[in-house]
Amino acid sequence: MSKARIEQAYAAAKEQYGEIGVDTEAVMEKLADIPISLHCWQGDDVGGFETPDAELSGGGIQVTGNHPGKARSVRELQKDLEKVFSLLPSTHRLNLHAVYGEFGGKKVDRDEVLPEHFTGWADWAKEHTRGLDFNGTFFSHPKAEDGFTLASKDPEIRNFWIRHAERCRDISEYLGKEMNSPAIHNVWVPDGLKDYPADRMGYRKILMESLDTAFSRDIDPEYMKDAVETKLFGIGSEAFVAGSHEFYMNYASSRNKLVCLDMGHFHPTELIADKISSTLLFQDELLLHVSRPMRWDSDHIVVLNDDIRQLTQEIIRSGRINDIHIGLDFFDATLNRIGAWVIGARAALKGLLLALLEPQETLVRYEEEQNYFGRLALMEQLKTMPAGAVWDYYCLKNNVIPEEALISEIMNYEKEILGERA
Ligand code: RNT
Ligand code: ZN
Repeated sequence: MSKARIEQAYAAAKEQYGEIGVDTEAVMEKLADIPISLHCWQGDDVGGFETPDAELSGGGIQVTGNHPGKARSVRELQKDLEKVFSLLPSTHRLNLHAVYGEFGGKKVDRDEVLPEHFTGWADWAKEHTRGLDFNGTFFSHPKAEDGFTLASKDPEIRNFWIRHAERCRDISEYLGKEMNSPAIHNVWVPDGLKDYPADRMGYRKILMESLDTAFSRDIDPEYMKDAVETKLFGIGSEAFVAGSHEFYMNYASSRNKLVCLDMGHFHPTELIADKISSTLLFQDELLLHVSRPMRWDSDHIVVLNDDIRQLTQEIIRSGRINDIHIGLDFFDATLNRIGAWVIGARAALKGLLLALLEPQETLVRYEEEQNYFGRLALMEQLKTMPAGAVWDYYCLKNNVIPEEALISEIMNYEKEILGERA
């Protein structure tokens, strides 16, 4: 599609949205202000770079597929991320995991990771992102093999993971300082049991105490903020997960931490969209893991489906966009990994755009007047309005290619760059 056609379509769309009271120019400005935290782990199947052939294991999370061309080094991953960022309008953040440090070929155990292993990332990120976020890696490690880390009854095991969490907070503080933007430090532990537990209380008490110890050093929230990620069940932890939703909701509100809501961590029909208002009435901030569960926490690539639409609507309608940290969390190795990243991130942005294009005041007014027909009719009308024309124009304005050019762009990258990695 030519530039002129995109501009023409946009001019018509702008008028049409104007008629229902939506200012598309203001919408695009707001959208440009919303950063998405891109997860580094889509680029290499959650492997990381601790050893040359590091692979995901344990924790009940799984990557399927062996599409060629996965990043084998930090530099390759950065190159892929540069490509991804070049295909996303506006500037975004990057979300790192502890196993993605630059360890210089040395064996650095999880309780020995240091800011110095991430100086290269910080230097790189200053040029390509508006901030860095961080995660401890409490899986793919011999000390996580029996299914417990911070909630382990073995003091040696849990102290090892407490030290890991402490190191991760140091690194997050460093990254926040370097980037001049607080790093969100997220803790997700897989701890749980396959079959009926006999001591729920015991494990949860240990988890609470381990977290308290790990978080005991006060760190300036200008540099970093802790988040804790809830989960209902995982593979191998079907009967019991120590860090359940209620556990972390209460933990977060009593310790002034952020809670992290992952779309795949609830009952299959339970939407986190509904949890945003309930959480933010009682807490200052919130972290989201935007994912696409299919029948279970399968971490499919995010697409613009109803779940994403409801989520982004609630993000915008809550009026608390500045308090909501949006992170992506999916991994699929059955197709081009750069393509996967781009599709998922652009779907999240398109969802936000659609939500911003709603005439919220009118919808609320209909609702207050109990004109539920009017509310429903307007919601239906919105579905066929020319949001695509606004999206294309927004991409154009940001010097990013439109949807239709994505396939050939990604295929070229596959041929020229990923082909070399065979
Ligand atoms: C696992 C959690 C967690 C991980 C990442 C890799 O169920 O969702 O966020 O996906 O840390
Ligand atoms: Zn997650």
